[in-house]
Amino acid sequence: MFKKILIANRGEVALRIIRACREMGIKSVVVHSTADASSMAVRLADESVCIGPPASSASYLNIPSILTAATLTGADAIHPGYGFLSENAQFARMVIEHGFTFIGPSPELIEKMGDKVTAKQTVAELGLPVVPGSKGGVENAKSGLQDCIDMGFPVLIKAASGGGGKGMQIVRSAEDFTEAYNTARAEAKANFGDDTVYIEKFLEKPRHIEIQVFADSHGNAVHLGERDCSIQRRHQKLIEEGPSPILSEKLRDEIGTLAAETVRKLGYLGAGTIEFLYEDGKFYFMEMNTRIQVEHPVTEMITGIDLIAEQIRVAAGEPLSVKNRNGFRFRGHAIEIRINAEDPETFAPSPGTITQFHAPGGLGVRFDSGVYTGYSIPPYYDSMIGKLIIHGRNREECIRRLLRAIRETVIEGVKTTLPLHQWILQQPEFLSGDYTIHWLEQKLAEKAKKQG
Ligand code: MV4
Repeated sequence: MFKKILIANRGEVALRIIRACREMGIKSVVVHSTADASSMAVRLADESVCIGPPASSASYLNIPSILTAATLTGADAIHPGYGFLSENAQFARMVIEHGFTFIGPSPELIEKMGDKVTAKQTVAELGLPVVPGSKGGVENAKSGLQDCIDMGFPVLIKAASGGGGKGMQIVRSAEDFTEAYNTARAEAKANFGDDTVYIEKFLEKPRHIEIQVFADSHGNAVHLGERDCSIQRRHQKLIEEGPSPILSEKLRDEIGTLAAETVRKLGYLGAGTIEFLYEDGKFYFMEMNTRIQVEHPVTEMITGIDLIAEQIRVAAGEPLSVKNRNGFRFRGHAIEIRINAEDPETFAPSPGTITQFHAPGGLGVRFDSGVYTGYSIPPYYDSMIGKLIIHGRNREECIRRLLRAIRETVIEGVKTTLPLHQWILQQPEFLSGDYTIHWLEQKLAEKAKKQG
């Protein structure tokens, strides 16, 4: 087993990894920017190394500095967390070339899944259902239009190097195709340096449901159930829950088994998430994320499995502690809310100093955050300052407990999204569990209109 792990990240996920390391008897090193010198991660890690000024490009994305810190502190392995370098194949390659273990899948698979056209082709061949669409990248406007006519409008044009919704174009009729196609290519080129686009049938009212998968180097692959992430705004998830309120046990088993089989055939290693759109009882592959995700605690709460510890174990060559579906049971319901330092009405970032802080507690309440009274939220990074994750015996108990926990949370000095969460959790559509990925944006637009 590793003796020392370097954490190439910040905030709540750096803390999360430190906690797993300490429980496993592994020393932790965090790297940090000058803006994070007084973070909880720096205080709680066994060692810390300042690697640069505040800008991410000069610190958390600075590969030479991170590798130097790993060398100087004698780390065995590097955990990238989420965001930053977590899905950068070149970084994973350099970590390995410098003699460290990268806690994640192989650089080849990171690369393969980063190219959305290759990813879709690969998983389709391995048996996952995909959205009908163009065969690979579109060659030219003429063949693209023919693809659309074959599959029928509306269609969605997506960037091969994209993800997260950037540079997508909805096209509802043949007349609008060529202009949208040119716009999509120009945006793809500008954003990702690659103008390859592909076309899919546009699903009008899907939900976003993702399957947590895990694989080790001994041929074991499991799925740990799903997370429903349909409550989002502008591709930013706000609430995630498991199990999905609309999925039957039979469907979960079917798609979960397919997902686990897929990663086993891929020769995948570690934690992964296969994202699907779900509409009218059918799943369609969207993307595969090759990192641990923000919302992984939802799965931890309903399975009792420490996903970070499993990542570390399988990266060190050990077998998964749960080799198959007989190794654990799904228990109850979990919901996570992301607490952002943002204006709950305008979503504008609200950095500043937290003047008063109190975390909620009690049965089934987990608060993952690095904030404390007197902590200053730096303006340089994303606005998520913590996550509140609740477990209950069923969805109703979970929602009541979540509302109770929000009421006892104190975060003063900055604006947060807590009031927005309180509002969402009381909407009849949320309570019924019946909504699409567009529900929140539509509901917020209606609310703004009413308030004039
Ligand atoms: C889609 C779709 C409808 N039909 N693909 C958005 C992010 C990117 N990863 C894929 N996305 C979508 N792909 C087809 N064929 C709708 C979306 C989409 C979406 C997906 C998940 C969560 C939120 C979303 C918000 C808008 C659009």
